Amino acid sequence: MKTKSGFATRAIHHAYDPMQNQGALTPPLHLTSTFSFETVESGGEMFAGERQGHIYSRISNPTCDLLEQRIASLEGAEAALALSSGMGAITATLWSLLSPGDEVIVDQTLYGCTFAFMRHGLSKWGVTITHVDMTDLDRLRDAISEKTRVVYFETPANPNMRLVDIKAASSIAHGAGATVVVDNTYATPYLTRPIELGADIVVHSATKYLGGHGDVVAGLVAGTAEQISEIRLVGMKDMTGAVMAPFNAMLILRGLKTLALRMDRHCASAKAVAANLEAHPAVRCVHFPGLESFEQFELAARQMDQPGAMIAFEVEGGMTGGIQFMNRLRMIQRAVSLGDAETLIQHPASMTHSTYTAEERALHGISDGLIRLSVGLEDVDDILMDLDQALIGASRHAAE
Ligand code: 4LM
Repeated sequence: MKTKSGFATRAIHHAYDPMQNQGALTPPLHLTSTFSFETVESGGEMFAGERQGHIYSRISNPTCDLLEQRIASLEGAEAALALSSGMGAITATLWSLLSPGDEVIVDQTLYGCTFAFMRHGLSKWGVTITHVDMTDLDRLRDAISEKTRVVYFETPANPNMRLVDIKAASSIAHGAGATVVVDNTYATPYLTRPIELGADIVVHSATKYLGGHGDVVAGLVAGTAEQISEIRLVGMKDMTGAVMAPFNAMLILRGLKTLALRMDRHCASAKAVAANLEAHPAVRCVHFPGLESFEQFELAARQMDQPGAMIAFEVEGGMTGGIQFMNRLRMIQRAVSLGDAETLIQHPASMTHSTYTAEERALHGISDGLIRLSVGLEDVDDILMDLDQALIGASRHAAE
């Protein structure tokens, strides 16, 4: 008999009992910055870590605590931590794990601000950043040494969709004593659970699919109880102060209730959109893990329960053709971010990845003509129609 509830059930019920909360079906929003101590002694014991309880909302808060328990359950982790943004989660985690003289090996392609944090933030404090193309695990094997403290990657990577084999990369990293940190924003725990595959820590921009409605900026980290306690007390409390507001935790809790449902719809529509784009004469190439033409199709099938809903593609005419096409879209919104109900489209080279120089983009596999599409929850026929009319319009313009 199954002992653990399913994913969708845990996303709705885990760690909350209405009967312990005056019957309130929806968990209460604890809008409080501080907490009263029964006695001076009990307060002192909490500060000393000898007694459980909330002290101040820069350390913990009951609404955030419920979200942390839920995400830990969904990621198959011991514990989790809620932070103010995805960047807050990433910086608090890495500041906690690293010291001057350490090395971090990072994948070739990263979200623009994560890349900027590595290049301009961490490296300023004496941490060596080594980029390795982790689609080729021999390169990781060759690069890793006893100085490597952390191996960090996104899978699928933002924006070019390249995957990293989490199981194999974690095994190589652990052989050298390094901690594996995976950004699971694109896949969400509904599609991939990196910790079950051997990774140590998962970070998220909860702004995206976990929130799901484009109304909140938030971040999450999941890992062992010991790691999370360190990130909470060092990276979050003392170094960054990047704490999640309880109201935002409530919005993410609401988003999680429909995560499974939304992801199924996102993924089904994205499959249809990717197939249509691939067959379109005005499209030069499509990068989507669910297409048989995708270089890592086999790895995607092994590692992801579904191929996700992010698509990268290039149209004929390169960057100029891409701009002509994007400006002709009527329903699809030109906007950064992803994972919202609305289908969003953006141009990484001039937007999310403009933190890379042109030379760095070329080196890191982000072409100037690349377009990124986050397939939303509208009727798929409307998404297809809008893409088609814009592609036809752009081709006509090019032919004139
Ligand atoms: C974007 N992304 O791509 P906050 N990790 C990944 C991300 O895509 C992002 C973050 C972390 C985009 C934002 C404008 C893989 C963000 C950072 O934005 O700090 O929650 O997450 O369009």
